[in-house]
Amino acid sequence: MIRLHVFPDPWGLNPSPFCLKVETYCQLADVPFRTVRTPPVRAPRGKLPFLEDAGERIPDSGEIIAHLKRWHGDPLDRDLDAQQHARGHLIRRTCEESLYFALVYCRWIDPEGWAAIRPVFFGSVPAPLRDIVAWTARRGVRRALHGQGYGRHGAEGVLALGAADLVALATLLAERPFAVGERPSSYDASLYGVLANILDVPVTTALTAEARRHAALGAYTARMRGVLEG
Ligand SMILES: N[C@@H](CCC(=O)N[C@@H](CS)C(=O)NCC(=O)O)C(=O)O
Repeated sequence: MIRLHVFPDPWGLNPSPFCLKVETYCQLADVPFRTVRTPPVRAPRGKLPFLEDAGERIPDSGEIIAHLKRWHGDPLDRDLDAQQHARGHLIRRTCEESLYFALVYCRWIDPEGWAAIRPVFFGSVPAPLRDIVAWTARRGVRRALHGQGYGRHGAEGVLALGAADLVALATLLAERPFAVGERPSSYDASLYGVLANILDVPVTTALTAEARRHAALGAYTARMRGVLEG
């Protein structure tokens, strides 16, 4: 059985868009897997998710999906044409290289988002250590966002960057039910991984209010839930 190493799941939806992406991919592609809770420091590249399959440890959600396609078949994407792959690629990059960082900023740096997410991420840390662990982790995220660049834009600037991504995604999703066509593909795993974390989890952020302006986004995550639960 494939073992997928992910973050703990406080809500029935993994709070990490990349962990939720791979869980979603496996469900859509009918790949049986078992989740394992592992701290990121024990991951091959220090980030989650990573996968263990037949003794091999594979890091990175994109590499995991490439591995699963190679060894377990490609039922979701095998019939897509070049246009669909191009559209999917751009959607994926928007979600993973831009919207994801706006979400991280709204959860970790924005004071209201941090007040809401801190107990979820650090509530189980024993009291004497909780403050220092949370503070150290937040400092790491602040530095990472500064290095990536979005951390230099300020709260309003980041929200504007994320809101622009949401407008673009809503415009595309108004045209067709899933990322690139009439049925889910691997690109929907990326899209759902981040959109569900903005719209369908109990901890909302400034980005949630932006996403709620677009009916097409909520309709999409509901459609995906229908497929995943159906
Ligand atoms: N490119 C990676 C990104 C994974 C990633 O950023 N994971 C985050 C959680 S969403 C993580 O493990 N962060 C922990 C850390 O940086 O210490 C992928 O696609 O899997």
